[in-house]
Formats: sequence, structure tokens, C-alpha cells
Amino acid sequence: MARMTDYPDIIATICRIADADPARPFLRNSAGELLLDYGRLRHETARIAGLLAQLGVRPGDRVTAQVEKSVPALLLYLGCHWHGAVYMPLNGGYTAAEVAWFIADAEPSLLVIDPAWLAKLADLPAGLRIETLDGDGTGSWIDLLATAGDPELIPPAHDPEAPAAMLYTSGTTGKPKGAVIPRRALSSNAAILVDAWHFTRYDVLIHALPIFHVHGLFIATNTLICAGGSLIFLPRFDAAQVHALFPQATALMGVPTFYTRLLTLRELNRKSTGHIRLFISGSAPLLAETHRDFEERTGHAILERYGMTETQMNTSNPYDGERVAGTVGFPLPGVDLRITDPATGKDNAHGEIGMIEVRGPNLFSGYWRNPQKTAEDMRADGFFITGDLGLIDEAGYVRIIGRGKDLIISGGLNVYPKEIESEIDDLPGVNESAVIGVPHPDLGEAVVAVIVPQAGATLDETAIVAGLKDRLARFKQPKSVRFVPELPRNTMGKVQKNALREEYKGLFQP
Ligand code: MCA
Ligand code: AMP
Repeated sequence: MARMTDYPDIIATICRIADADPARPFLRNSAGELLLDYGRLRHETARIAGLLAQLGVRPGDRVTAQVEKSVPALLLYLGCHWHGAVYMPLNGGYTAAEVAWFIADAEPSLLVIDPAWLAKLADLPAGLRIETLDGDGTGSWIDLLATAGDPELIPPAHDPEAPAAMLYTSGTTGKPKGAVIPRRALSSNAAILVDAWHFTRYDVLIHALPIFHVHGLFIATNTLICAGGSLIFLPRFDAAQVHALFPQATALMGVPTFYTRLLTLRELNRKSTGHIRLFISGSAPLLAETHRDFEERTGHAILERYGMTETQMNTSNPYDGERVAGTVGFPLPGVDLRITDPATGKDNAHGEIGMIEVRGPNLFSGYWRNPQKTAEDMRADGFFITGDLGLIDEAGYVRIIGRGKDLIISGGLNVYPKEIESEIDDLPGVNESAVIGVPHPDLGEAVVAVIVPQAGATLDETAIVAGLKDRLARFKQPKSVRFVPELPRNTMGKVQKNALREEYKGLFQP
């Protein structure tokens, strides 16, 4: 395994490039205008770090951000990284109740929030400093920054094990857990991916992912910084816009929905993608069919990789060598991966399905204030139990076969059925419910609720949708609601979700 200290810190890399080549482009908008070069990137990042110190935010303190994707939002992450504060991004789709819970749990010293979302929040902790940041780059945070003095352009030294970020992941049971990600996980993953995916300073990545998750925030951003390349920074994914930008770019990172939506464009072909050297997919399974269709139309074999919030990236199909559809490739350098018997934890022989476990510098350091959960998910020899089931085939490729955890991935976003079921069960007239994921042509999987009404109650889909509206983020809400007299159960009384998935698998098929 590579040593933890072998990887350059992201901030040190920004400073190194800014010293050598300050005018090198870092960020452009969709019109091709240069928004930041590396010199300016360093300056702006340092200025935010200076302001954080001025506001009394200490290294190790959490800074929560619930903001639209924007350049100031990206810089806030990097400013926290420079200063040593723990960046904690939240999905803008979360409801007020969800956000209140995250804030109470994380106890941040600063909340930077979109004013529209702030208006919905009640009962924020007294003493919490709140600044606003609008999607158009205005707000009290920007006003404050304008008053900050000249920044110190030499960054402080940080322990690679110091926490850099905290991202919440839900669970099959109980409340969400904050995965604490150390600096070392970010820098090691970025350095390893630059090599694995052959990124150089000449690369231009189309950045259309949200920046509240590992994929868009760390994998896309840190890897390009580490290579000294640049980003075309888009507020969201729009297939036609992304396609129109291909001649100006060399790479795209996305979730499978990006590729299924690109495939709906008649103008997608070899010529239109001729300038791109690499298409990467992850966060959810890429259908082998999508991989094949995309290759047929464009000549590009999408490179699929596999990661998690707790582990950053674990495996990748090869850059050179065959990118095999339906697999996530080989463990990345420095990452140990094994398949174990989920019941005993013993190593499985090659070819058998079991629990995927990983170890390496890419791992998180534990769940926030939850040593018990951390201990449950970590083996004594340092392997993390991913909750994903898979096997290693004869050629050494890792195949993800299913999930040991009850999880739906819709358009690359995780939805934990237990959470949705609890909300549905609280609605008037509901006896019980089961929430499942079924195949969906656009989102990969769609959330479906199967509900047993209470005796005598008359329920309809509209009532359920209305009841959930303010209680769950939009992406977690069922795309279809079905009513049944009872749920299928096995002899132990456990709901047979497989039977439900089988029954409703055609719901969204054309
Ligand atoms: C939006 N909606 C969704 C989703 N996104 N519903 C279910 N699943 C979704 N993913 C809702 C919207 O609120 C809207 O509701 C309706 O569905 C249609 O929205 P649409 O305009 O089609 O959506 P969109 O804005 O185009 O977004 C779809 C998207 C987006 C492009 C797939 O969700 C996206 O960028 N996903 C990527 C997520 C990601 O970065 N995942 C990485 C996490 P209404 O009509 O009612 O308003 S995993 C990770 O980081 C690990 C480490 C890894 O391996 O990478
Ligand atoms: P998150 O908790 O948001 O980090 O999501 C991580 C989960 O996404 C993993 O545990 C996998 O279940 C899933 N995932 C990520 N990449 C892939 C992939 N290429 N194929 C299948 N599942 C994936």
C-alpha cells in the first residue's frame, strides 16, 4: 500500500501551479469565458480561508453549505480546505426538517445558505452564524468577502489525517450518519485517478454534476486540480448543452442518467464526440446495454468506476485495456479489495458472490460521533464493509451483483427505503408500506411505494403524494404509488421485496 504521505495536498497543488503558471485556466462557463485562472483560484481560496479565521471558525469546525451550484460555492469548499475547516455540503432538495436535523447533529460554526432555503428553516441553534449565498453569486457571504483584507498566500500545513469534509449518508436503519473524510483520502484519490485516467494539464472536463456529493465535489474537481487541467462549470446537467460543448472539452464525468439522456440526442455520433478522449460513469450501475449503445454510436467505450462516500473511488475499468460492460474494473492502485462471505466475514474464493470489502488511503476516518457504527462497518484489519455484493471474475474484473443494503439509486442519488416507509406509515389511513426500486429508463431505478391501507380507509396516490410533499426531498418521493390488500411475506414474516420488485418491474418500461 502506498504511504499516506505520498500524495500532494490539493491546496499545495493549487499553490504550486499558481506559482509556476498563474494564468493557466481553471474554470470556464458554458460561453467559454474564463472565470478563474490558477493564480486567481489561489487568491480567492486564500481570501475565504482568511475570512473564516476572522469569523472565528477554527480548523476542525464544521462549515455547512446548502447552496446552489455556483463558483462561490465551489470556492467555499476550497477555502475551508485551505483553512482546515470541515466542509459539509447538503443537497438543496432536502426538506426543512432534514436540514434542521443535520445542523443539530453536526453543530457547525457557520452555515452558508441560499436565502430561499433559509426562509423555510425554523429553530436554528442560537449562536449559529448564518450567511446567505444566492445561486447568482450574491448574498451576505459575498458582501463579507468583499470586506476581507489581503489574504495570506502561503497555506498552513495540515496533518493529512485531519478531517476535510463531512458528508451525510443515510442508513438502512436509524438516522443518517456523517462520514468524516480526511485530507489524505481526497489527495490520495485525486493523485491515483490522475494516473489511472491519464489526466494532464491539457484536459478540459465538463462539470455538470452537483457539488453536494463526492462525485462532483471531489472526484471531478480535485482530480482536475491535481492534473492542473480545467473545468467547464455548468449549473446542472442538460444533455443538449453538454453535447454542444463536446468540441471544447476532452472529458466528461457523469452518472448513468447522463449517458441515457445523451443517447436520446439524434446528433450524438462519432464526429460530435471526436474531441472527447474519455467518458467516465459511476455512482450507479451503468447498464451493459447503455455501454454498448454508446460505443456503437460514438466509438467510445464508457469507462465505469465504483466508489462510495466513505471510500472515494475503489475500482476502475482500465484506461488502456478492455473496458468491460457490466463491470467496474480493477481495484485502483493502493486499494485492497476482497470478497467475503457476508455471514462469516471469511475470504471467498474467486468467482463467488460475496460482500465487497476495501482498504486503502481512500477510506474515511469514521462516522461522526458514532464509534459504534464505525466499528460495525470496519474489520479489525482495516477493511471497510461496503454493503455492496459482488464477485471478481476470471479476468480479475470486479462485478457488482447487488446490494446487501436496502438502497435505491435514482439518477445517481441514494434513497433509503426505510426512511420513506416511516414517513408513509405516519400518514393517515396507512396500515403499512414497502418501498422498492424498479427499473426506470431515465433514472436507472425509480422509487415505488406499495401501500396497505387501514381497514375501511380510502386512499389514493394524490393523497399520498400530497402527504409526503414537505416531509421528503423531491428525489426521494415515489414516482408511483400502488395499493395492495397485504404485502408478500416469507415464513419469518419478513416482507419479500424481491417479489414486489418482480411484480412491478415493468411499471416504467415503454
Ligand atoms: C431530480 N429529480 C429526481 C432526481 N433528480 N428524481 C429522482 N431521482 C433523481 N436523481 C426530480 C426533480 O426534483 C424533478 O421533480 C423531477 O425529478 C424531474 O427532474 P429532472 O429535471 O429530470 O432532473 P434533473 O434536474 O435533470 O436531474 C436529474 C439528474 C440529477 C441529472 C440525474 O439528479 C443529477 O445530476 N444526479 C447526479 C447525482 C450525483 O451526483 N450522484 C453522485 C452521488 P419535479 O418535477 O417535481 O420538480 S454518489 C457518489 O458521490 C459516490 C461516491 C460515487 O460513486 O460517485
Ligand atoms: P454513496 O453512498 O452516495 O457514496 O453511494 C455509493 C453507492 O453507490 C455504492 O455503495 C454502490 O452501491 C453505488 N455505486 C457507485 N458506483 C457504482 C457503479 N459503478 N456500479 C454500481 N453501483 C455503484
